[in-house]
Amino acid sequence: MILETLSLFSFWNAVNVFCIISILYVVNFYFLYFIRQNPLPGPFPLPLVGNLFQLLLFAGDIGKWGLHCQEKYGDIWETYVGNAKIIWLARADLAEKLMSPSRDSNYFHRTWENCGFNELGFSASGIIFNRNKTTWAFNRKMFAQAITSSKFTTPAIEWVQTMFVEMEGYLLGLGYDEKEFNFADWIPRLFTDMLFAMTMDKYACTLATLYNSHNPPKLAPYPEEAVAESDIFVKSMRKQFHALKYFRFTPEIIRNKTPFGRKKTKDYLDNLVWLRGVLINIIREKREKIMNTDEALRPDLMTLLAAVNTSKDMTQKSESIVEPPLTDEEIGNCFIDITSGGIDTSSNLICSIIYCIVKHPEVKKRLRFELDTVLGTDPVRIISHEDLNKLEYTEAVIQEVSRLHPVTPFVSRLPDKDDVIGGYPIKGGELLFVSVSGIQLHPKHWHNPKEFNPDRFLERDRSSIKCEFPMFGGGLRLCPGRQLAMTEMKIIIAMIFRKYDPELATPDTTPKYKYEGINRCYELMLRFKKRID
Ligand code: HEM
Ligand SMILES: *[C@@H]1O[C@H](CO)[C@@H](O)[C@H](O)[C@H]1NC(C)=O
Ligand SMILES: CC(=O)N[C@H]1CO[C@H](CO)[C@@H](O)[C@@H]1O
Repeated sequence: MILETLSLFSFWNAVNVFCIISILYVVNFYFLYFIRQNPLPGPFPLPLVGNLFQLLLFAGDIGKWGLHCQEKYGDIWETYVGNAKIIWLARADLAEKLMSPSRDSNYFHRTWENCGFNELGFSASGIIFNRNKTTWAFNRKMFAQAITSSKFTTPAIEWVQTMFVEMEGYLLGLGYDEKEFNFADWIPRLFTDMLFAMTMDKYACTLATLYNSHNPPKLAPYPEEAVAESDIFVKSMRKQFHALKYFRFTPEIIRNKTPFGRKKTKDYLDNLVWLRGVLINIIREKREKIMNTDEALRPDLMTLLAAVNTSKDMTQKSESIVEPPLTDEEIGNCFIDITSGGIDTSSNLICSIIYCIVKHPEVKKRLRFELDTVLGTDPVRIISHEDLNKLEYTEAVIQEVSRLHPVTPFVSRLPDKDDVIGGYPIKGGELLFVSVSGIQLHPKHWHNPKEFNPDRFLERDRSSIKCEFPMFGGGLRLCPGRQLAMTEMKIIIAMIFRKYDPELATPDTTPKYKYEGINRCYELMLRFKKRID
């Protein structure tokens, strides 16, 4: 009896103490909120979660939420994740300092240090998540040098066409010129197969795997073991994409202290060790080949990277480099970066582009006119580098779609030191979000911003639209894959529309998107009708 009373008493005591601490916490939270320095307008935060609940009202679609806030609070506002402030910038002049490419820019870091990424070994290696300016600058320079060299771009242009023709064969083989199908299932696989071929001279077989899974009358013409083997590799790569999300957003205590978390953490780390091991073996093979052959090498990206600043350097630009060659580990991590940055971005945009073209017959007509003029009327003529430079309207269409439906609705920066932006003092270590959607739809920068009008990109002086069109980010961290992305997208759009006339499954079919760090298109139902006009 006494014991029971005691335990009841201590239970209620604990509840009391908990309530008092909570109240104190909330009072302290709002006290600090109301006396904060340099307050900006913004949605009202809750203790612990900040503004996450408002984001949830937008189903996690951070781009849409940003546009909503901009309408309510203007072009600069603040939001909270827990106690941490994030300042949003939604006008080109406000983002200008962040977009400066100067080597000693205050805006090198993209976000806070993350112990999950430290654990994965990405914080001082590779490019995207690298926080060590020395190794980042070197890797990025080597990567940019290799990817823009004609040794890389010439075969890359051929690979895009080879892989597209393969996909085309499968789609026709499954009768998708008459039957509706989900194009969003196919296009990331096309990009995966292209990227594996260009970077490693390896065939990822993801198109063939999907085709075979539909039980076609005749299987894809690849040895079964090769398909199975590369399936394991690609799955491991995809798992690594999930690992990045898991390590970034799961608190360390859950990752390493709960049984479920531990199991998952171990699974992801084991996968990464396996993936890095496979990559390093591939890179070693390439190095051996480079050193032991005098004949012209097949210059995939890994071979180029492995050869940079060795006696077999093929990029011919490295006289001024004083560093040693890239290590195997760094090349492996760069490959992981390329696949994380270069597959889902471009393939999602292709879905939006096709949809917009189909919805705007006058644009389709002009696009076709350009394709027929530049490429001729032979629908299987090989497309060359020179042709691509002439496809100006095609490029304008791609840009206009990306302006209205950006894949990356914001980019972030973490200033090292205090600064002033648009008259507002900013503290070092305070996270900044550049609202890509907000800038690309800003009526100060764009006439009739909501209207789909590719001509606006042909009419304007290109140098004047840099900060007003941050499709690829900007400044030190500007996307280094942008030329390759444009090349790939131009070729694919040209190959589709010169020969086919994609038709939506029903007149009111729309692409379905989900925000997953980027706007991912998971469904676009269409028929790949042959072009008749
Ligand atoms: C339509 C296609 C693409 C879009 C919209 C896109 C967009 C972006 C954006 C917005 C950023 C961040 C820039 C910033 O923070 O300022 C970025 C970074 C990056 N992208 Fe892309 N990208 C695309 C294609 C590619 C491709 C094809 C590759 C590689 C082959 C690639 C590799 C990278 C890498 C490595 C970074 C990190 C750069 C760094 O941290 O220094 N991207 N991209
Ligand atoms: C960055 O990496 C280099 C080379 O590995 C190392 O010497 C340097 O100390 C690192 N810098 C920082 C700030 O960690
Ligand atoms: C192996 C090799 O060629 N290393 C070179 C890297 O670049 C520096 C600077 O140009 C050269 O001095 C090295 O010989």
